[in-house]
Amino acid sequence: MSTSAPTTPDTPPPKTATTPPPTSPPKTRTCISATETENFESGVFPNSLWKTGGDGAWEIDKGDTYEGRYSIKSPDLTEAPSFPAVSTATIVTCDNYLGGTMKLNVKASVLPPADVFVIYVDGVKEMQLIDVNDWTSIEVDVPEGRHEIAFSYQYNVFNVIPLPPSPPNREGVYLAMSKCLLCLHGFHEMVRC
Ligand SMILES: [Ca+2]
Repeated sequence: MSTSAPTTPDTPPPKTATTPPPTSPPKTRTCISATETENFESGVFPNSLWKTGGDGAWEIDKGDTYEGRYSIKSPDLTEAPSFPAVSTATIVTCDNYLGGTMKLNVKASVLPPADVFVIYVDGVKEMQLIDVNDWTSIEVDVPEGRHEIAFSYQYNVFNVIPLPPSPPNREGVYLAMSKCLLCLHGFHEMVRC
């Protein structure tokens, strides 16, 4: 007695090869995660990671760098059409950022009433620096998730006309990141700076 012909199993669909494209496009960073760094050594500013604007734009600078060849520098706002005049450079952390400390180096050669340098996190003032005429390391705590860190150069904040003469050595603000921009607090993902 013959049994019924065995049913042929469904043939699995042919595997479609998922070969990646030969060259992946360059990664455009629009936010920064904990393991990434920014030392401005591309010589291009702003890049995709940064925005700058207001009454003037921060620019790449190779005159006075904390390390390497480049830092960024606040603009000269003395000729701004109205005061106070503000120029801001901003960077955002990525959604999956776990929280940590932003480490950076600044030289805030500013002096009220002419100018001040203020750092905001999500619009809340975190730090104000004045009369810091040598490179100085600072740390800014950044909470978990997506946050905007704004570096704000503010000129004639009290709209004093005319402004008293500034000391001749006033240079504005230079900003340079450490090798490690954002260092996590967590044990497992600690990034060495
Ligand atoms: Ca640099």
